[in-house]
Amino acid sequence: MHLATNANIFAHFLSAAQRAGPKPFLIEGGTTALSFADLDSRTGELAARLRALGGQVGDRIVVQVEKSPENVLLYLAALRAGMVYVPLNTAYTSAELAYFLENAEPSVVVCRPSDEGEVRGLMQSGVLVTLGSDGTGSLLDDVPVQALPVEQRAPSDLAAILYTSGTTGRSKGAMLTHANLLSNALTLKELWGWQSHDVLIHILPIYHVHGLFVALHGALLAGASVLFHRGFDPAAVIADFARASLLMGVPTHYTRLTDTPGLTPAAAKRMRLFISGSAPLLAEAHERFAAKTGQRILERYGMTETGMITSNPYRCGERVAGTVGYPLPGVEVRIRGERGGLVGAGEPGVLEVRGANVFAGYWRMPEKTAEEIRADGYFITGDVATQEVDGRVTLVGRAKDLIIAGGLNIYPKEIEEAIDALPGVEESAVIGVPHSDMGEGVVAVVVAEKGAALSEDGILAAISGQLARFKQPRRVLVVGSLPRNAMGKVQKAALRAEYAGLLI
Ligand code: MCA
Ligand code: AMP
Repeated sequence: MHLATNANIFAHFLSAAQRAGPKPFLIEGGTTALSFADLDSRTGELAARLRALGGQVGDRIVVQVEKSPENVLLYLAALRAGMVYVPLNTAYTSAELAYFLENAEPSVVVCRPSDEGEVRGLMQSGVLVTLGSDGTGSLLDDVPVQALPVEQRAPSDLAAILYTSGTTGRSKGAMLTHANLLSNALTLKELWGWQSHDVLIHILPIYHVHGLFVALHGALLAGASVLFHRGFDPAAVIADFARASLLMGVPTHYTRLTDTPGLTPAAAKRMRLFISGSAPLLAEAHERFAAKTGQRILERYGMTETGMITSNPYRCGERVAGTVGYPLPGVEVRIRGERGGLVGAGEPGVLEVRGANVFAGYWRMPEKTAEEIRADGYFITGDVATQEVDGRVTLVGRAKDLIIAGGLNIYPKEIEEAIDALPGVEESAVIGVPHSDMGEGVVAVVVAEKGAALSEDGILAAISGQLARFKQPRRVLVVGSLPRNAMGKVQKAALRAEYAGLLI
């Protein structure tokens, strides 16, 4: 095996694991669930199992399972086998899953044991196996004892496809190459000072960029241990501060921690770094956390299509609340104003990004790719930002109609389409309003057809099977008409102002 010449990111993880030796990789409670020493054999055997199931190099493997150490192993085994890993949020309904299965055309699908019958009915291709949260399931039956070698991959070969919704149409699969993932991981390892003696508290789901790549890749490349939390229990996290050094979370995690007894400078003394991202961390939340712990959260900014783009400084420089810091080394950003030209320092516009981190395009959607990646390689983020003369970036808005609740992206268009298709609905507008826990919460404002009687409960019940729970509106308001401007466009800003206090 020639790890050094293999662009497969897993080869780099394996080199680090070999250097790390017998220490724990994943720790659950007081027990080592997986050690670095076992990483080679365990992933090798599981990769051989995937191959035996029919998973060939370049094939997609779609995975919708609960967070578990075996789920981490499965991800690593898929990389090792040269497959393209396609993780799905466990909250997606079968209506949503049907689309992903059809679009990704996987040769292997892994689901929860309880979903087996339903998923089998949705599949048009591939083999189905199961993985339960307790590490049982047909995936782990008949695992060969002969390990599969690490598959040779080129930098431009795909490692993963992560689906992201959009302001129009169906979800798009962002194609991430081995080079995309590795470049971002190596940059962050250096920038955030990852060391083999670090201990990460892992509280994020492992089907999104934040928990799967940013958090796990850092630990894997550094040969650092991970305290593996399956859900988020703030008291358990604070208790783990005594044996950890790093935490990554979304703003909701930090506001919930701040509201939990026991968060003190003494409790957080051993922690060297708290990182927040995926959604705006309000300056007030940043300051409240600093007042309780004496430590300033490092906020960074990224996207599924690009991995991480900017970060506040770790060593030199100030972590400024309400800003997302500087472009990462090797990552270029520029800001384009409303009239199409690049803007000067301090002026707002849409942020564009270029670098080895930028994805290879949307899976089987060349037109969408061409709309969002310019000829000179810059990807159009849809985030409205300003940049200071020294390069510091502040996000000031979004050009895309997007709601972020608890770090999860929700596209109003998808919810409006589901509501508009219901009998008796004339039209709807879905907006995000401030939510005390999740940052933003979804509200649907609905107009009934003449003579139709609509109710909040009826609408919620009708869409519940179609949309994942986190996308479902927290409130549905039936109104006489929607506010429109002179051009006839619905004024969402007016609706957001009117209902600003609804979920606080
Ligand atoms: C749970 N619920 C939510 C969310 N999470 N609703 C809206 N948005 C959410 N994010 C629903 C539940 O179904 C439940 O519904 C109710 O809200 C309360 O759930 P609760 O038990 O309080 O929630 P939880 O299980 O504690 O989860 C909250 C959470 C979680 C820990 C903040 O959402 C989470 O882990 N978020 C992180 C997401 C993430 O990894 N994002 C990174 C994407 P009911 O009313 O039925 O009880 S990657 C990314 O964005 C880019 C690349 C980046 O920059 O990182
Ligand atoms: P996703 O494509 O689902 O990974 O979400 C990416 C989006 O999350 C970005 O385009 C931003 O709008 C948002 N985002 C990520 N990090 C931050 C942050 N630190 N502050 C504000 N928004 C963020």
